[in-house]
Amino acid sequence: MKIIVLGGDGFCGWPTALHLSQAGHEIIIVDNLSRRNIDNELECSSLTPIQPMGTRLRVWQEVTGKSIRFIKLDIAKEYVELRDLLAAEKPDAVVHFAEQRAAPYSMKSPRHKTYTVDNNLNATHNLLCAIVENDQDIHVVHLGTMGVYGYSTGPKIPEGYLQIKVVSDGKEYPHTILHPAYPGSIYHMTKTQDALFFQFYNKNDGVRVTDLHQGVVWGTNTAETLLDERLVNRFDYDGDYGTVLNRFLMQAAVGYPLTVYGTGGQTRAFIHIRDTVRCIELALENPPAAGDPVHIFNQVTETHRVRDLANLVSGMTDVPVQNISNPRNEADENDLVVENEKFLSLGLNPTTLSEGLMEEVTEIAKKYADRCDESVILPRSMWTQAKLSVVDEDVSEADAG
Ligand code: NAD
Ligand code: USQ
Repeated sequence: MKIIVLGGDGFCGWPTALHLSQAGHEIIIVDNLSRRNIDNELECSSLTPIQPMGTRLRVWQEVTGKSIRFIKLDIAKEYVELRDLLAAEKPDAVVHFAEQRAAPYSMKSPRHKTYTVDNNLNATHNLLCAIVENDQDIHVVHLGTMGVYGYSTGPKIPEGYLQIKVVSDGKEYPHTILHPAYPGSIYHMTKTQDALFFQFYNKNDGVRVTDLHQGVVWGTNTAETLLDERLVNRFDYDGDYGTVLNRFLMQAAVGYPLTVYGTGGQTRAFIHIRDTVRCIELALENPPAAGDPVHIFNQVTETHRVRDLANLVSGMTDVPVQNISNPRNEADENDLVVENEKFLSLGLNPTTLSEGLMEEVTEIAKKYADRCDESVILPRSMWTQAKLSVVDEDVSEADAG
C-alpha cells in the first residue's frame, strides 16, 4: 500500500512509519514539527536524543535501503496543500496521528485550550473534507483514545458502540449508538468531537474510517527504531507530555520518588509501543468494506491501577513512592474493564507488562539518565485555578526535600 502517516515525527507515528516501511509499504510522512516546537516552549526535551527528520530518514535508507519521503505541512491550517497532496499521491490509506495529544498541555491556559481545539478539530476535519472534495476512496486510520469513554467503574466498555433500548410511550425502540462521550480534559474532548466527524463523513459521503481508541502507550523502542541509535524514538518524561508508566520508569532510573497523583486509585488501559505499531498494521490490513459504518477498536492490552504500577516499579528499584495532590479533576478510584476482542481476533499477541518492563528500565531510562532535567518532572498544569495553590505547596515541599 501507499500510506501517508500524518504526525509521523511523533512518539507513535515515527515507529509506525518505520514498521510499515519495513513491511514493504510506500510511506510518506507529513508533520509540521509542532511537537518539537512545544518542547522548546516547555523548555524540556525527549529523554532520548531524537535526531532531526533529515537524519532519521537518511539513516533509515542507509540501514534498510528503503526510502521514506517527508513533507512538512500543517494539516490543521494548510487545507489546500493537504488536499492537493492527497490528489497527487493517491494513497490507499492515511494514518492520522497529527494532533496535540497531552491532556495536561491542553489544560495549561486558555491559549493552550484554544490551540488544542483549533489544531485537533481542524486537522481531522481538513483530512475528511479533502478526501471528499477529491472524491477519493482512502481508508482513514485514526488514533483516538480510551478517554472518550471516561473511566467510570461500570459495565465492560464496548468497542465504540452501545446497543440500547429507548422506552417511549410504552414502546421499546432498539438503537445502536456511539458510546456516550465523557471526556476528562480539553484534549480528550477533541477526540470525542473527532468521533462525530467520522460518523458524519462516513454516513454522508461513505468515507471508510477505522478509529482506534488507544490506551496509555508505554515503552520507547520497536524492532525498527533499535536498528540504529539515530533512529531512537522519543521518550517524554516531563509533567505535561510524559505518560504515567514511562515517567515512573524514568523516575526510578534517576532515583526520583515516583509521582503518584492523589491516591493512585485511577485505573487506566495500557499498550506497549510495539503493540501500537502492530495494531495499526492490522487495522490497515483489515479495512472496512464500502458502506460499512466506522470501525471502532479498543487498542489496549491490559489495565492497571496507577498505585499498583508505582509499587511494582518501586519494588523493583527501591525508589520510594510520593503521593502528591492530584492536579487533575478525576475520580480518585475507579475500576476499568475494557473489551479488546477485535485486535485479539485479528492475531495480536500482546506484549505484557512484565516482559517489556525490565528492558525499558535498563536499556533506555538508565542509558540516557544524564539527559534528565529533574526540574520538569513535577506537574505544571492544573485542571482548575483552585488546584494551582494546593499543588504549588506540594511542589515547593518536594523542591525543598
Ligand atoms: P506526539 O505529539 O508525539 O506526535 C504527534 C505528531 O503530530 C507530532 O510529531 C506533531 O508535530 C504532529 N502534529 C500535530 N499537529 C499537527 C498538524 N496540525 N499538522 C501536522 N502535524 C501535526 O503524540 P503521540 O504520542 O505520537 O500520539 C499520536 C496520536 O496517538 C495522537 O493523536 C494521540 O491522541 C494518540 N494517542 C497517543 C497515546 C500515547 O500514550 N502517546 C495514547 C492514546 C492515543
Ligand atoms: N498520573 C500519575 N502520576 C504521573 C502521571 C500521571 O498518577 O506522574 C496519573 C494521572 O492522574 C492519570 C493517569 O496517571 O490518572 C494517566 O495519566 P497519563 O498522563 O499517563 O495519561 P493521559 O493523560 O490519560 O493521556 C495519555 C496520552 C493521551 C492518550 C491517553 C490514553 O497522553 O494522548 O489519549 O493517555 S487514555 O488515558 O486511555 O485515555
